[in-house]
Amino acid sequence: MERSKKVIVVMPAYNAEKTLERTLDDIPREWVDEIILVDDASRDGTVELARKLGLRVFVHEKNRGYGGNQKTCYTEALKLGGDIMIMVHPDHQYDPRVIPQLVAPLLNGECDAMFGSRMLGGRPLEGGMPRWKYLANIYLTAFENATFYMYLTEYHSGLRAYSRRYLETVNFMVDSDDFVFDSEIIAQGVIHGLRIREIPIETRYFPEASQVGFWRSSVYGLSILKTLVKFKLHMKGLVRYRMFS
Ligand SMILES: Nc1nc2c(ncn2[C@@H]2O[C@H](COP(=O)(O)OP(=O)(O)OP(=O)(O)O)[C@@H](O)[C@H]2O)c(=O)[nH]1
Ligand SMILES: [Mg+2]
Repeated sequence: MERSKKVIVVMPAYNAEKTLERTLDDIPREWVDEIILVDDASRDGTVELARKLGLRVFVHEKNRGYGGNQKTCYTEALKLGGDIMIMVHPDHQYDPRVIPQLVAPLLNGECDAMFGSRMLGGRPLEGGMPRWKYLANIYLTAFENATFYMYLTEYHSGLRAYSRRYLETVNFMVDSDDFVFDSEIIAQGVIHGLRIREIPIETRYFPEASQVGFWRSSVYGLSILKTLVKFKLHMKGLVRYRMFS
């Protein structure tokens, strides 16, 4: 397909040395103009390897967390003139071979963000998703759908593509530096009437791909619920949050 838009893959990395190369091998390069990696003060050789592999690398001196990492990813990608930004976790959990399907609707201007969903017609347990993560995912998703009056099959995917319009419309810099960033940026998109669509994807679960255990996931779940409460209060005009203004 002839492309006039610049597609940039952004990789929020944290200790990704073991899985980075495998992830890169699966990226369909003809669909991508540039790949940038932001290292969140990894303690392994992620930065050296990424440079050796020819990626454009940005380094956080201190660990800022997953949301903080994405803030740098999108800021730098927008500076580089990206029209479509695809987040690919460098832990080889989400399969980037679906990039063509993810990007096409954005190139055609059919929507403002495209998410890969593990729940859309899938059997995530077969990919190794723990049962408790599966259940937490569907219950939280139900709350999110009920709050946003928008239907997605999941809100917690790590494979996402955003248009420049999306990232310039929402003020993602005021979002959390932690995992709940991924939910806040959706809530902001809902408030601004941005259109999100999904395609089915499969994921793999193995130790390097899944560092978030039960405790951190529970905190994450609670911060999602907190975001939903803030969203409602804001929509009802009871409290004004900078995140949503
Ligand atoms: N844990 C962690 N991850 C970070 C940080 N900065 C960036 N990341 C990225 O966040 C991604 C998500 O964390 P994971 O440990 O993979 O989460 P997960 O257990 O796979 O979550 P599920 O996909 O729901 O199973 C990682 O792949 C990293 O690329 C950080 O400071 N801490
Ligand atoms: Mg992972």
